[in-house]
Amino acid sequence: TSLHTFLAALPKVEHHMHLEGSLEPELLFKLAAKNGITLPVSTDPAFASAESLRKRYENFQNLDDFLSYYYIGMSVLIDETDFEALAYAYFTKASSQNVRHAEVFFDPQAHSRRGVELSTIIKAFRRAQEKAAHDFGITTQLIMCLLRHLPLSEAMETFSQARNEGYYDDGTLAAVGMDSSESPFPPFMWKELYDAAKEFGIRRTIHAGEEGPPLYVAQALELLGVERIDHGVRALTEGDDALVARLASSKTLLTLCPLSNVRLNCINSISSFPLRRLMDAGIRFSINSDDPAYFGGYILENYCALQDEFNLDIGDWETITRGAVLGSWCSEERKAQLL
Ligand code: ES4
Ligand code: ZN
Repeated sequence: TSLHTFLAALPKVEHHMHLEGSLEPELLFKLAAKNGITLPVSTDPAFASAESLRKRYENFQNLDDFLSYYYIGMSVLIDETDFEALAYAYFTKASSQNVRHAEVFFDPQAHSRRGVELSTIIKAFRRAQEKAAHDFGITTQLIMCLLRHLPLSEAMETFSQARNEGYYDDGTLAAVGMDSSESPFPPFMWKELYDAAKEFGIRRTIHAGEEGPPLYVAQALELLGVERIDHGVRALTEGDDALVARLASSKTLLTLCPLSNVRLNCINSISSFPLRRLMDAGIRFSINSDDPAYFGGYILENYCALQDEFNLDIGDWETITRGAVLGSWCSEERKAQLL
């Protein structure tokens, strides 16, 4: 049996998805028309239609090739209603796949550069969160991600702004993370930010070991003191036993994204995803969609792709989903409900 029905019904938690990465081509074109945004169709024919754009998404060369589409795509998000529609569409889809709790990223710097205020984004996401909690019972938390291709000073400014506007104190933001290009921007560059976040007493995560080497994962843990690693897949595919053992003994959650890894050529195919090694090493991890509109599936498609390749049993999935709940940043009461 395929277990797909079991996997669809299984209560799930998601920890690694970028709200801007859930912008489906159809909504992208609709918002571009509404907001009068010109897409670069004259230089890139993929922008001719939602269909051709979706087709182009099947052929990303690497992380930066994807990111160029990701940043153009999100340029259609302008006002509060746009951001609310984006987030509510994701919460609706995730709920339909039985995601009960989601911790989601967004990239405020990618919007403030275009003149969109942090407060606009926050108000929109809060409305979508409240509406989704009411409509579906899903609990959600926001993780502000800072962009590694911009200077440290700008990351510090955005972090200070979020702190000064009270979004951490009032619980709107649950954590800080970093994303965007990886290889040229090793973790050590961001020590001042992570020291400030630790001092302020908030949760910390970072994208590491996606395209970057296992060394970046070790550096993120040891130098930045992060509590979670987003991706970290290369710690398993190329890392040494000491790093693997450290991840297991510290119960660090790896938020893994198998379909993303394949689409961005971080691994050759799902068969290269280090699922057995993760399970044998006793590493705590979750399976996630990353940028579902770009990578060909939401969380359930990621679960099913692993199931089809690795033929797990129900006990394996219970181990995985239990670890995912234990690695969540919701309240202990909510965790108890999710277990
Ligand atoms: C991302 Cl897959 C991935 N990696 C790094 N940064 C990102 N931002 C959105 N998706
Ligand atoms: Zn990501």
